[in-house]
Amino acid sequence: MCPVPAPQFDLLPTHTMLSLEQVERSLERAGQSHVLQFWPELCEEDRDKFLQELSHLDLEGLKDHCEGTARAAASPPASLDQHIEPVPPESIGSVRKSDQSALSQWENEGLLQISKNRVGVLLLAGGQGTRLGVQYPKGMYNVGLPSGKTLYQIQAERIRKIQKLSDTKHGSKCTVPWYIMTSEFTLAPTEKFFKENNYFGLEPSNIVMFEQRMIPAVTFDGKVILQGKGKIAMAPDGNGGLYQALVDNNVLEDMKKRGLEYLHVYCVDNIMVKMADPVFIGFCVSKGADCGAKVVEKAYPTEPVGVVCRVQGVSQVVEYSEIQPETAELRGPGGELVFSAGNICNHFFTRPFLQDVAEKFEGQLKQHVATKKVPYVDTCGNLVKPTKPNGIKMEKFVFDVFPFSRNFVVFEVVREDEFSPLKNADGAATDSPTTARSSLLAQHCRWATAARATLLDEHGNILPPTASVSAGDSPPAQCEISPLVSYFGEGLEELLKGKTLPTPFILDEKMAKELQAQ
Ligand code: UD2
Repeated sequence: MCPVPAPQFDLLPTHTMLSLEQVERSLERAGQSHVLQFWPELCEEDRDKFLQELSHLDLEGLKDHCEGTARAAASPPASLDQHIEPVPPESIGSVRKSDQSALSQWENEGLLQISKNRVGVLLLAGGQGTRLGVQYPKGMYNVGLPSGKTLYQIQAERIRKIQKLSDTKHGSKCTVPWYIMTSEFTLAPTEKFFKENNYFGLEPSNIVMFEQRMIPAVTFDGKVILQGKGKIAMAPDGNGGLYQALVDNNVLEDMKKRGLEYLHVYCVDNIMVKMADPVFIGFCVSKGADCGAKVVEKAYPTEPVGVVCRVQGVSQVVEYSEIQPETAELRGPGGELVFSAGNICNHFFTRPFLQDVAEKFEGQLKQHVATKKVPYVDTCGNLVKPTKPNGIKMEKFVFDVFPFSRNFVVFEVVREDEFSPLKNADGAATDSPTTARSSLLAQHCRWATAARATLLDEHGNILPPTASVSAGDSPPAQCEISPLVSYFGEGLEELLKGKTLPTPFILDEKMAKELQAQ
């Protein structure tokens, strides 16, 4: 994937309906007549659907889109590597390097803002989850925790808990609205899943789902790919499609109506994500930032995370797919990676900044080329699943707005506490259901141990506190703490101090009440 200036591709309002002749003429002008090659074979219903889909495309912009996309893939721009510099350590806020009083101050500020209904969260959930290989949205994935909770449920419960913590501290009755950006692939199943699960105890009117745009995938010689005889292969326009989607769906107006000033944007797959993290929000607000990014120290040079860095003094992210291996491997005198500020797709934005992006900068966002294996129908009408990349998808990246910020801040958090993404299917060495599950359980063991509980293994043997400290190679004890009981380890001592807990152990609200009564 690499940044290129490519034409913007637009979708038209759904009510525009063209005739077959109009579509034929436009496709011919765009050099894409093959799109209708199977028209004679389609039944009436499929013809209607296809015509509707084609009417919805910006057929006038299609020629530019296809040619621009093929050009962009053929001639990637010069890499940025020669111009990038690390962000100076002194300008990175850090959990590890800050004293307790600074951390508490930021947390208090964050909780105050939340209690005043000024903070919302926005989940980027329009991706297709190809690497994980499931046919449903990633948020519906159950990583095999003792409770069987899915990523969506964990996130919903963290929102409920942070609302409660803010209310308890400030005597408020606050709401943290949850915006969820989906795509054509994920909207319907996500809506259904939330409904079936009674919105995980959240008020449905405070969950706002909306769709990002889709754009046609194109072959290397600039032809639209047909994924069926009457269906174009479309792909979401990348997580940077967020900014257009905010406008398309009046999300900024909704935020304004609710009085929101700050938005915490995050990606779906990090099981440790601290939704509306008060420390991060408080840090950004205290620094007067309009835009901020959470980072962790990169674990190894090829780790698939972007790096936050600077180009001529301006902060930006260079994505893992776009950095040269030699640059990623550069080390400083102490052996540390030079480009070590690993982006974890946790961003802070003020509403005015988002408004500015929507009004002034969206059109300037870079387009990145992603080459993918796109299933297609060949000229004989057979469905082919390619074994090597045959198509190009253009994507925008959510972090490409950082250079437009007037006061951008970086906040480094502790990996073990905040980052364990689910990217790959089990069997992979990293970022799998097993590693995600282990990271969360290890954290909960650490919390229980810090609250002075003694954990027993399944044979009744005492687990030494050190054994539960890190995920390591062997699975940690099955100790799971519901986000409804503790958001980030707080409030556990009064429940667990001096208790001996056989594992598997699930500390949910019911168990918490029982322990409190003891
Ligand atoms: C993302 C970051 C990378 C690093 C890594 C950490 C981007 C572009 N890259 O890489 O720098 O932080 O995460 O885990 O942010 N999504 C949409 N619409 C789309 C495509 C993706 O909503 O069209 C969502 C997707 O559902 C997910 C998030 O964006 O929640 C990240 O997408 P990804 O998993 O493709 O990103 P990845 O792991 O390549």
